[in-house]
Amino acid sequence: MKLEIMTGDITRMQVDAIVNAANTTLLGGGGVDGAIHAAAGPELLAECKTLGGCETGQAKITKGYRLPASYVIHTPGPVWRGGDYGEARQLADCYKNSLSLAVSRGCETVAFPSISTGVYRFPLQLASEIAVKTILDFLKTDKLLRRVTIVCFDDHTKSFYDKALEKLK
Ligand code: AR6
Repeated sequence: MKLEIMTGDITRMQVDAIVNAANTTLLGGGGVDGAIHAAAGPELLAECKTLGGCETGQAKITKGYRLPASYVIHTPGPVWRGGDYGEARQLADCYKNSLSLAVSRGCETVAFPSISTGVYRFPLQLASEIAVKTILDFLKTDKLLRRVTIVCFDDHTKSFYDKALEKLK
């Protein structure tokens, strides 16, 4: 099984790329975005300022600077607005586009946070099922990735991803 779910701090992950649950400005924020910028150092924000933002569901890549990870892939997740505004498809796009970008840069190990389930209030059960299904589908045809890790910040969040994996594997 190449997909692994754990509890932890994504800024500590020794992987080729970590994914940032960003916003469309790519200029930093709170939550996991704030933690990644704090750990990477000011050079990360300087590079992000050159990128011209990013649309919801798309992804852009920078170096990892002071992080153990070589790269950061920034993807703005959807804000949950009740489910009738394409949120599910946009969240799937975040995972798919981040993995495509990682592979295009030769990454073999990638770590994701639980995109959109914090400040953006996407329901955890639906978000975890979309994340796990999209990653498993990608892994079915990909040959480069050795490991994809979903790094949950707390055990409550992890329990939803564990259940989704049990259901979908
Ligand atoms: N490692 C792993 N997960 C973390 C960490 C960490 N160090 N810190 C927080 N989380 P959120 P969103 C978890 O709100 O909902 C920002 O301001 C957190 O517990 O960070 O996509 C951006 O700039 C939660 O489970 O992201 C955007 O404006 C998950 O990461 C907005 O928040 C996502 O919560 C994006 O909101």
